[in-house]
Amino acid sequence: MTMKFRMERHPANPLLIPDRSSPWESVNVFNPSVIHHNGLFHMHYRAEGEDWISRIGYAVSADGISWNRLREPVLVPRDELENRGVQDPRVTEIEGVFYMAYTAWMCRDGVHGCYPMIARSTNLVTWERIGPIVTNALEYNKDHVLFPRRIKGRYVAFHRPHPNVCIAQSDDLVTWKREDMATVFGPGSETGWDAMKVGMNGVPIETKHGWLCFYHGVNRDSHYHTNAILLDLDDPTKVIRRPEGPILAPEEVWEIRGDVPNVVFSNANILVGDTVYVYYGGGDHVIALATCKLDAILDYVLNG
Ligand code: BMA
Repeated sequence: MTMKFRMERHPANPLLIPDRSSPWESVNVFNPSVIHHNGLFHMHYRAEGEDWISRIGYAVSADGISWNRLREPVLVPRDELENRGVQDPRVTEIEGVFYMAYTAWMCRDGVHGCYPMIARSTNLVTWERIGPIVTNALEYNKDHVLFPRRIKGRYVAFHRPHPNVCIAQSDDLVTWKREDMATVFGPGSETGWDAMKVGMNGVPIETKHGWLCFYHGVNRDSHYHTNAILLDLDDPTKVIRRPEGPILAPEEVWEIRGDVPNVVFSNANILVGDTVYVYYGGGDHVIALATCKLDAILDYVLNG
């Protein structure tokens, strides 16, 4: 695939692999969220063991490359509404408090559904549920993530009522009204890498040009890729520029094979110094890192 801009993979990839000695993360570790706080990298990641129920694990690192994991998960399914697992964490710090957006999967009488949930923490390890952005599990709304600050006094989140990326707004993170929701962008060209659906990746990065956001797209063969997009700072429903993409495609053997083949799926794009760190799941099986310089990705998003 010809790509106008390429994220650079780290030579130590994959950084995290399943831990055979740990029942809840013995099969797959993937789709990490990472934040950089007080000089440390903090990762929350989706993990599966032999029961195939997703739980959220936590790891910490001084350099973003070598990680120390907690022995026990930090978020596990709580009740019937989460009985099929908790997936795809995306942690945002807002005004000194951490919020985790995660997907809660349930199954009742053979019918599956999911909620875009939010939980809150002050220490990154103990989490208290706040509630979902959308309450109807049969809407399959997911890929939600909170912005790092309020806009015009309100909390803002991306979410994904299939197949489009949308915005929701709230005064208290509990009540999310339909009239405060709006579509931002949808799938790309019929035959392209993002033909079927799109969803947001990690927390948007505020720059003087706009919100620099990373998103994934799924093609007709169910392959997952990543691209970047620039949105208006005051009104993030306005797209400033969406280059064609992608900037990260499944290429390595552990991205092309894995548990689910041909997947690069990221919930983390953090700015540390002048570098953007994109952490992602390869093949729904391992965790990897790709980076780029902020200047270079902004030039691509504006002109590429
Ligand atoms: C999505 C989510 C992700 C997963 C991706 C590819 O629907 O389930 O957690 O990485 O599919 O399988």
